[in-house]
Amino acid sequence: MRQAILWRYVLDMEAGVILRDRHVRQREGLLVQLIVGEREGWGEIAPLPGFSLETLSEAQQAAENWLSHWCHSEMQSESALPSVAFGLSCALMELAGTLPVATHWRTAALCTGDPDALFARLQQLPHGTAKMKVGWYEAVRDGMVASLLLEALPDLHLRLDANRRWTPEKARQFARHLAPELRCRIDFLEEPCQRREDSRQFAAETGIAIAWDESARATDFQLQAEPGVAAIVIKPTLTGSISRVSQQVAQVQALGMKAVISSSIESSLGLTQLAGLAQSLTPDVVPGLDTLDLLQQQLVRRWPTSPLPLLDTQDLVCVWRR
Ligand code: OSB
Ligand code: MG
Repeated sequence: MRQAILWRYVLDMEAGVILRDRHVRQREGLLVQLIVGEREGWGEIAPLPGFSLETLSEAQQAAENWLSHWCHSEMQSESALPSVAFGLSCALMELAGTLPVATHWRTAALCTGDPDALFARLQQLPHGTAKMKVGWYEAVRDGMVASLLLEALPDLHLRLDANRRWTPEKARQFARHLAPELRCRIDFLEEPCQRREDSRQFAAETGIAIAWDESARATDFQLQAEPGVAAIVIKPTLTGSISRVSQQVAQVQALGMKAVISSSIESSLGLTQLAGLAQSLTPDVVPGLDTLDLLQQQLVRRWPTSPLPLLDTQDLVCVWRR
């Protein structure tokens, strides 16, 4: 007999987390639990407000609908909602014992632009890749902070993410404060400008490699090898099922670019699954999964190196069960 349960969670965010110019105080989502005899499979369905096109209630409805068919062993296609397709595919693969399980917990350390707090942390990095958001302060300051870090820590590699906050002029100001010999240790800068053409121009002018994140999910985006574009960021919650994610990763790799599996601020349950996926699909690329500390609790499964308290199913609301 097939059983399915949907759990609803609400986790507190750390103070001051801003997404798409909005303060976010809580992260809400669903966990799906599939049970067949002694076997279980879990997945997380958590549309990210401001990024996902579907709302949580649309996702819940689609998940309930999909799961009622699944309980009756009816054939059906993947949900059209990316967060739903992703969470269900994780649960199904876990149930089948085919979801890759992580054995290491490497991730690009996510840094805020506070240089003092940063140094101590970056000096401890075993693999030396950190990610820093830029575009929140003056572009000149961003350039100076990045320079300072790269000069002080000769093994450090940086990923930067401007989330399209720079005008072409701001992007140039940033580059002006970054010595040319340091630029090769910026592995890539995600989405410098609002317009893709300006971002390409920035890469061509400065020699700083860029990456597509938001752009790669736009309907008019064509995946192709481009000069100056080093990587494509793939966020499975915003992309869809694991098979769709695997396909995209393979396409990106075939074009000679890095595919970077990255977080959409899932709970520890989703993040540990993403770590396994990344280890299996992109073994040579450090994934962007360092978002657990934006939340105040872990959920059901621990990220092994995290001291955050753990919520279990008794802390959750069961919203649907068959
Ligand atoms: O802009 O890449 C982003 C998380 C949620 C929404 C958007 C973004 C992110 C991250 C994830 O930055 C962390 C990472 O990519 O390293
Ligand atoms: Mg990004």
